[in-house]
Amino acid sequence: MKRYNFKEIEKKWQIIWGRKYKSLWKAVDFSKKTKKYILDMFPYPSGEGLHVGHVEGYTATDILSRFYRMRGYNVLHPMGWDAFGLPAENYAIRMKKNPNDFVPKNILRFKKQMTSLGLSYDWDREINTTSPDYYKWTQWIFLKMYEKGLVYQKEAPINFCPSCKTGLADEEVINGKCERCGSSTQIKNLNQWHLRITLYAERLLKDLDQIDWPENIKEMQRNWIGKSEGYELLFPLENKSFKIPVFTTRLDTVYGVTFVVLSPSNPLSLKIADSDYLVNVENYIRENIEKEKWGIYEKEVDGVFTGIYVLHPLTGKRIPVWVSDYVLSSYGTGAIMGVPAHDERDYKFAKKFDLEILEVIKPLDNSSLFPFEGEGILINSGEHSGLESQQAREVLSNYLTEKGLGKKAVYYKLRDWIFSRQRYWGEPIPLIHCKNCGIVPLKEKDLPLKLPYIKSYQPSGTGESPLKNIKNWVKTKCPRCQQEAERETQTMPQWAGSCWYYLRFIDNKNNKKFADYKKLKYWLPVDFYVGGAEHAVLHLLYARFWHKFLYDLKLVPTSEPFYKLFNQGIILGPDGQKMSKSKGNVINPDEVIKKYGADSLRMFEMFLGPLETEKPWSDEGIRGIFRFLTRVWKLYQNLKNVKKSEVKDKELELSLNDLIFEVTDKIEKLRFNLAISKLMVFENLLTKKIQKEANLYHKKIFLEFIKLLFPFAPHICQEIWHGLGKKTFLDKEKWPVFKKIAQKIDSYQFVVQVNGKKRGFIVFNKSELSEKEVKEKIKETPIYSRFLKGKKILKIVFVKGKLVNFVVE
Ligand code: ANZ
Ligand code: ZN
Repeated sequence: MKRYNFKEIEKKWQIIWGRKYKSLWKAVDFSKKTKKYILDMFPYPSGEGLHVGHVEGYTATDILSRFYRMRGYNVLHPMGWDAFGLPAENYAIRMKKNPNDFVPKNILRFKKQMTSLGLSYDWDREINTTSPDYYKWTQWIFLKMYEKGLVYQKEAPINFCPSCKTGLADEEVINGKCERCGSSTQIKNLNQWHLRITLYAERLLKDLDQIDWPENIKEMQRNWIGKSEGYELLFPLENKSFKIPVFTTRLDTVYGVTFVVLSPSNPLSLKIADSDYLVNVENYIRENIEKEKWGIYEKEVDGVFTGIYVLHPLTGKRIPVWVSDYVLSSYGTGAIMGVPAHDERDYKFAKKFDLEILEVIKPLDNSSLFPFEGEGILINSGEHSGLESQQAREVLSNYLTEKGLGKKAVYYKLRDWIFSRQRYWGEPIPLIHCKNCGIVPLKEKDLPLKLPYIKSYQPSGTGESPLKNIKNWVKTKCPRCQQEAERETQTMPQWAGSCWYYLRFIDNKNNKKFADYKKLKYWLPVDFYVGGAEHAVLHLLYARFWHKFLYDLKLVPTSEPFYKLFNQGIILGPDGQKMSKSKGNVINPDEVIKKYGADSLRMFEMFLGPLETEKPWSDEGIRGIFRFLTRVWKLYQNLKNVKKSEVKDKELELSLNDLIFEVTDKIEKLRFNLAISKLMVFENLLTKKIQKEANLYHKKIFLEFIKLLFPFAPHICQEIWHGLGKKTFLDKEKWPVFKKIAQKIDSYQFVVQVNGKKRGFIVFNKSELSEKEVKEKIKETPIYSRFLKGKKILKIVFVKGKLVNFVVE
């Protein structure tokens, strides 16, 4: 008997597929078949190669792709490289190399690894975000945004390391220290390009309801966008005509206001401060303005008094105005009304500076929490006392608006996207600074604006891009006035290329447009998008934003890019910890393939647990899968030379029919682990059946089983298919069809349950059974060994002709 030589088998089919992929896995534009666009999050081709997390997602989409091809769909399943980015930049600087030289090598390695996993990509559609004929269109879309007023320049802070003399990305700053050298980092303000994603905030929020995404990801996007509906209330300055606007979501607490606080970078702080207090205020602002960063509030409260009072809009009471960094400049109006009895931060502030605390909301239950932040009944609120919070907000809002003291307001937490980086390894921003004309965009015909090639480069030393040092690239002519001018030297962030790559797969060779509209119309939206949940807010929000922009220009036909999103869970190390080099628990897929083969690795990762959950690697688990495939191989060896003519077996026929139903259903739902369990149970049954004697009927059934196993373990299945005399490629075979079998009078299929859970079934030629018969019969099935052996059967419940339920302890 020939042993399961996975090395030889996998190699052999990978070579054949490599030659045939054009006919097997080609996505055909405008085919009459129904399309399915099945997309992976394309990888950053790091120097480390593929990791087991990539394998997980890529196997899942490969199963879907092979499955849908067999079901007769026209499948688009492409792959490419998201190759700009920080790690390559840093490696390049360290090694004095140019990423243009080493990134292609990484890509080749990735591609080789993907081939060794048997992934069925349409390689004719490969893209690379760092190739000029790709980033030409990234730049083109950017220019369209510029044209439509979505791009603007504004000072924004960057992290700067004074000893490395380089700007740092947020992820390179650990607890305020430079990741490379440990020095404390500084914040520098630079003029940076911004994209007005905030213009799309409402649509980005609302359209989440149209798409089939995991609820937790939608929720993360909702929180990130952070829509807040409240009221903008005006506090008039004492003795002046000027008013301070504050934003509140709790207008019902307005009678409890005992102070007003401005953020340090709110220009009003300096403008209104009393001259006796001005020096204090200035000092405080100088100390804090640098520290202020969006969303982070950790240290103890502090602040300064401005010496100024405002008047309460309802009671006319004098209220002191303070400045404190717990109020963010970038949210709302950059000013708040302090209600210390009902807001934790306001409470701390009042305690520290000994400000009045006035209770105005009474809890409905007798909660004794203080400050009480919930809703309740208004007290100490003049004519509005007695109202309930929600109703009070409505009443007060109308009342104050009528008096001209404020208006309803909506604010979003979402900020405009800082779209420039001080890096070499990114898409050059196609804008020119001209002394006469200001900012001038490049002409479309001058795209792509290529990154200049130089052997090696260093940071500029000033926090600006290394491109700044490449004088003959920086120097150019203004497209408008032809005078000498300078190129923008900052580059796009690493998210830029992935904002639209799924569009380029649809038409990757087009040199007239980023993609042909008719083709986009045929293929969009993406039907399945599989990738890691770490992209919940950045990539997945940015891509939706660009897509909506292109939709508004009528350049794409759908308002959303990804119809169905699925997040794979992280695979942890065997110790249950996150894999990391320092912990030494990293599993290298290449080594697993060497030891057990790609089919085992693929199936194992799918069998580990539900796709979306976190799960630890298990060496025992992969050996289990390897043994399963070895048993399948043995079945093949046993059936290869069978001559005995067909003897029908009702039980096998029904089991197979059931298997077809289950595997189809589970693949459609991306429940791959459950599909694999079913395949295992069936293999067990078939092995038992041929123990006495195999016949041609068994072979026929086995071939159907092989089709169902194929998407999971394509190499071994194609080899067996071939070995059993079939000349075709399984990719071109039809997926088995589930039949609704009308039960003949002489056979009854009983569903077998154990403690109420469906575990398989048995077939009898009558509808009423005795306990003894059932107990005997069940011993012949795999259900027994898996679920009943060694257990005490307490009771057997029958439903005539339909069901047997074993109740066990
Ligand atoms: C008075 C008040 C009383 C508030 C109370 C809360 C509770 P969300 O829901 O996150 O939008 N706020 C407004 N602008 C701010 C800023 N720039 N920096 C820090 N805090 C700010 O939160 C809205 C609430 O956050 C507003 O409602 C305001 O405090 C505060 F019992 O106003 B509230
Ligand atoms: Zn000019």
